[in-house]
Amino acid sequence: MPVNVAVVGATGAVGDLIRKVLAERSFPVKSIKFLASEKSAGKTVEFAGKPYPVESIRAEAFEGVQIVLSSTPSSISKEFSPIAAKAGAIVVDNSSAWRMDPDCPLVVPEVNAHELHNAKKGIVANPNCVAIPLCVALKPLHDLAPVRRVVVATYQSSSGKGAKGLIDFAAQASAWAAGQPVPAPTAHRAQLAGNVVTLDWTLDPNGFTEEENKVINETRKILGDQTIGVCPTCVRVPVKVAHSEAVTVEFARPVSVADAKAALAKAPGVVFMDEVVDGRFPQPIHAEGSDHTFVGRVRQDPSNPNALCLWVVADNLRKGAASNAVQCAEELVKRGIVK
Ligand code: 11C
Repeated sequence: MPVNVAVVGATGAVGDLIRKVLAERSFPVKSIKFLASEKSAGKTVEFAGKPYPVESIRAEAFEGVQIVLSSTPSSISKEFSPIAAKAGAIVVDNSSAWRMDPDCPLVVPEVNAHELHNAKKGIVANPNCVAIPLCVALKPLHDLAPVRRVVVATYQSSSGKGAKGLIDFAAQASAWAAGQPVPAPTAHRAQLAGNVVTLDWTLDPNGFTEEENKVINETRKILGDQTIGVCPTCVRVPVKVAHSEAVTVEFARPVSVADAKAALAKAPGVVFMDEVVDGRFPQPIHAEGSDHTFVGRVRQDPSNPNALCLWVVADNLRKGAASNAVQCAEELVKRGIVK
């Protein structure tokens, strides 16, 4: 069933990709409009080979819209997502505004698409770009034996800070490579070229960063089990696109490496790369531009009979944001949730 779509935040890094992914995946569009802040209103964007004007975000723009794909700062989403929902649309929102709201499902389609039926406020939250691939990789293992605890260290790319992060990183990297003084960071919180940065996010009162607390809370909500222990350390690394994650996962009982590999090899959304069989292992350069989650390096934890170690990589702008949101929209249509 073709539907009336609005893309909100259409000129940002993720909004731009949402437009591209909708066209790539031949999303069933009856009509489409592109909304953004006053600053971008009047610009033109291209969709499926045709130019479209960018309109400013305002209540009347949502009349007749059935699905909104939104990627704006939380404050804008808090104001406009309820307005769009009241006008009859279902909003798939990429900000963190609604993620922990009990009436808003937090959805990774490969993991918990059934939750889409519980969007009581007409808003579906799209999770954080670390939590999404982590849950895609954990779900097939959680189905083998319940996950009890996850320890994860991330290797997050500059693009997590948006277009400004990439400009920052490019300026630093070229100066660093030429042996010249590295310009001071503007978007990132410390020098990224030739460096790694663990405090690239606001520090929360519990000593974890805002990003780490999102990984804790969102992983539990997506997997539907508040008893799972999650201990993350989030780190920014000098990579343009795609976040990597070193994961140690403890189960309620032992899971063999062979069983875990077999489950991952057939898991939806996963590209399993087995360094033992074919010498391949996941890298950000594989994941960039892909909607899949790449998993490899599955090992027995030598210190814990109930635990395995694995390595997970995904494009943070696609599977970690735009593509996951479009997949949620596809499911909303397929399941007849969109009116
Ligand atoms: C980063 N993950 O890499 C962040 C950006 O929860 O949507 C996305 C933050 C979020 O800095």
